Amino acid sequence: MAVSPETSAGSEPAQSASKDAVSGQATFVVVANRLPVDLERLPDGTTRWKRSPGGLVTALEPILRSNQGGAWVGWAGVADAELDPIVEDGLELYPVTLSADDIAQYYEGFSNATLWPLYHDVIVKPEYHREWWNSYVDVNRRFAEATAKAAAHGATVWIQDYQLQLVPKMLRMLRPDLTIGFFLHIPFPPVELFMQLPWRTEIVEGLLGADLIGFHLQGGAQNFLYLSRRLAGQPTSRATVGVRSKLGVVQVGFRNVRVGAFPISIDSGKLDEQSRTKAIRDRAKQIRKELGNPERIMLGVDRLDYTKGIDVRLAALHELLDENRVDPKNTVMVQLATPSRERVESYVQMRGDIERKVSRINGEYGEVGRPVVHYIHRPIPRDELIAFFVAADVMLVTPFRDGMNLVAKEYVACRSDLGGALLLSEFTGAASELRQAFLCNPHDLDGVKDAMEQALDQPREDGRRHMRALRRQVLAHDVDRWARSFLGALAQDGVAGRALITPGEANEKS
Ligand code: GDG
Repeated sequence: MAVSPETSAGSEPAQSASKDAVSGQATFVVVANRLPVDLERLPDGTTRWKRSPGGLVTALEPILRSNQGGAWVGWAGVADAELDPIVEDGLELYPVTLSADDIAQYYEGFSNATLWPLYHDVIVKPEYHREWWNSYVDVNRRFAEATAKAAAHGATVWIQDYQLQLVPKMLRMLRPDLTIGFFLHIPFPPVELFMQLPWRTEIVEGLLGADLIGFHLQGGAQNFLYLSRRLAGQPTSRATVGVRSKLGVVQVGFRNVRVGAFPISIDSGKLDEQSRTKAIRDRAKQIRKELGNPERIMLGVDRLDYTKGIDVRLAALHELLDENRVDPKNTVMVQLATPSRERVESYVQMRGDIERKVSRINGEYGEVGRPVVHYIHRPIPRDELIAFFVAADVMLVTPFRDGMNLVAKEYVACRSDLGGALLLSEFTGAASELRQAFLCNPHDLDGVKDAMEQALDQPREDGRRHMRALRRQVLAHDVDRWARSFLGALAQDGVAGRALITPGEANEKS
């Protein structure tokens, strides 16, 4: 039974698509685990669509709209909702149905308890279950089928992220006429780790169905190229393709698959503008006041995820307090932790661990009405987040491993006053661009403590110089440039006429 989306206050109207709009007319299709809107079930049993404008939507929206035949294939965020395609604000949305079992096995299981930890340096032990894998194959097939229905002849399709690594090959088998791009938002692991995966060959072959495979960093691209040669090229393996790889290109039969680094970014111009408004400035001052006008505010903003190293920054602060290197009377830390993957066991355990660490610091060093660590475990509105960035003297970004880390770039974009300091883990993608940050190795607690102390105590003029250099990088390399450079490279792969943007356009900004 199809749920008919209804509109209520606060949500954007969504219309059912006319027959014409959904008969495979889209010339550009984005495929991602989630749609850019979520379906919400209200207590009275009705449903409504709510926009969830993440970075990807912001990046791709102008391109989707300017090409007129834009479509998005993804899951609406609730179980068992059989939804017809809809047109939302001129964009065709093709919902893929996931059952409660699919969510448990494909999403929470294989995506988030197998692939996520494996691709993030096995910080937590990945679990390998055949039934999770079967569900991943099944759901990827459904995404491929939905995309095949949405795409017009010769269309360009851009598949996103680790949940959908089999879709490129499945889609190519269904629709060889399409130009297919794939982008991985998380790190691609070194061969020694990837080889643990019982279905390693299938994943590599799945990705090789694309014309262009993008990673944040050269390191990920190199890891993938090496694996392609090793796995998909072994005559005795389960491989069905012969592969010869050289830097940046894998030959799969008569096809060339290109592999490269396309570091993602943010809408830095917009954020810069928003952060300069009076409303945000006033709110930043008020936040400072609400925190008791401390001399120094440190800030962490993360999904509550074990990759983010929230525990490391708490441990560093605790020891600096123990050693009298930080004074609890004039320094506070704010940790904004968005709830994430709350039904995955490792996340449940980590949350307990972090909350114990927070209360221990506050128990030992806080006063009534004046905790040292302010911890919020719920999502906060975007404007409020920007005001926190403006208020913070030191931004703490300490992941053990992170594909890019957009928070680091967002902080920099918000500091037109050239104030503030960025403590940044070397194990983030962002570290390869933001060299003027206080870089640290999150596995070296003494090193993190030293870098935290230096960031807190940095002389004002040094800080301004560092921030100016960081801002130059972030403002020049925005998310629009990222999307255009990927699509420009993809268009060079495809036959003339399929191109979304010309190579000239792609190079325009570089
Ligand atoms: C994956 C990769 C890669 C966070 N809390 C709130 C909130 N946020 C926003 C941040 C930022 C985004 O969420 C998080 O992006 P990150 O890049 O930091 O991290 P992941 O979610 O792990 O993203 C990562 C990224 O994909 C893109 O390719 O950089 O490496 O892991 O934009 O500001 N936003 C609001 N309230 C919150 O409480 N409004």
